Order: sequence, then structure tokens, then C-alpha cells
Amino acid sequence: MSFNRRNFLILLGGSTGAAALGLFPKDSLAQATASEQKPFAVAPLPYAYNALEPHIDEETMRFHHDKHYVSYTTKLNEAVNKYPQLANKSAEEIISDLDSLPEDVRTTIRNNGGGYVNHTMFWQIMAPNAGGQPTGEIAKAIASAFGSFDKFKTAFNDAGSKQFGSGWSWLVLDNSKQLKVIGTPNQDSPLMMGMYPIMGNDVWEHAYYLKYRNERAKYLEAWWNVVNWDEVNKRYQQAIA
Ligand code: MN3
Repeated sequence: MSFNRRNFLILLGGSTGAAALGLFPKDSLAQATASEQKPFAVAPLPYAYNALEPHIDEETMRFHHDKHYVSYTTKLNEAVNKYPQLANKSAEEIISDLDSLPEDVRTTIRNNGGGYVNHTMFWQIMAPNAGGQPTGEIAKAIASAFGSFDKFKTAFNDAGSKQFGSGWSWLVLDNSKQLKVIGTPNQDSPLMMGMYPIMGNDVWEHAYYLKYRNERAKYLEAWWNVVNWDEVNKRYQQAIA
């Protein structure tokens, strides 16, 4: 007779007991704790940790999502929970107006709110069996703004490789509704500059070092194989609407 996890839980009388007994792998514990966060929840990965192999390895995805992202979320929530008036806003709204934030949490929210919003997008704009050429409206918009998809790719990779230290490369819709490629340091979001992030690539070492070591350019090139153009297209449609 074999028990699945659910039966096993019922047998033990609930997950708290099972968790306390150390019967789960550490990951599922981290996920369980993370999902209870308020006001901002940790978004689960919409695919398995190993789904982006061979381009992005399983271990990187586990650390990136379960450690780095969870930590941004926790610190953002700690800061926001000090000021109940912030808890009714979306994370995007909060980081779009840093100047209005209480000074004692402004830097914390800039870093961790940026980290939260950037990564919540990042998991969605990647997918297994994705990549290739863009399709739909975003394909036309990229071709008209940059001349061709390849020219856009070069500009986007350049923004990533020229970013000194940690940061992001972005395709944004700027405040005059033009597509543009920019880089930002740390966890700064284009939202902090009045621009809308259509897609972004994380060029922090934590995003690639386990597999690509110091070779950021190789990671930037491989990343195109996991771009979820359906999601990017959706974000573009929302931005121009
Ligand atoms: Mn990251």
C-alpha cells in the first residue's frame, strides 16, 4: 500500500505537524511560508524549476525564485506593513511614486519593491518551449521602432552587457509611448521613471552565475530561447491601451 502526500498529511493531521516533523523537502516549506505573505504574495513559478533547461538551469531557478525573490517580497511586506495606507495600493503603484513614500522606508521599497515587481514580471515573460521570433503586435512594433528584430536584440543585449554590476535590461514604452531599450541599475524599475516595462532581463549574477559563471554575454544570448512572446505581447497591448 502506498500513500501519496495528501493521504500522508491527513494521516498526520495537517501540514503544520508534517512540516514541523521535517517530512517535506525544504523547498515546499519555503513555498508554503511564502504564499502566506501579505499584502504582496509570492507568485509561484508558472512552470517547473527545471522547465527552462538547458538555457536556465534548475538550481539557478530554485535559488532565484525561492531565496532572492522571496527575500524581496518579505522585505517589501515588512516595509509596507509599517504604513497601513500603503497596503491598499498595488506594488506597481507604490514603486511608481517613490517620492511620496515615508523616508524611513523609501530605499527599502525602492530596492525590494523593485525586486518584487521586476521578478513577478520576469517569471511570466519566460516559458519552456518558447523563444524564437516575436509574433503579433509586438513583432510589428519592434520592427518599426528598431528596424528589425535582430537590431532590437543587439540593443537589448548591449544594455545588459554594459550594465556595470547588477541591474536589468529593458524594452519599455516611454512617456511618449515610444518603444525604447534602456538599462537600470540594482532593482530600479522603469516604472520609477514614468516608463512601462514591456519585458526585462535580469543581469544580476544570481540570475546566471551557477551555469554561465562570469560569461554574462552567453547568458544574454541563451535567454532569448525562453522568452514568452505571448506574455510580452499581452504586456505591450496593456501598455498601449
Ligand atoms: Mn534576480
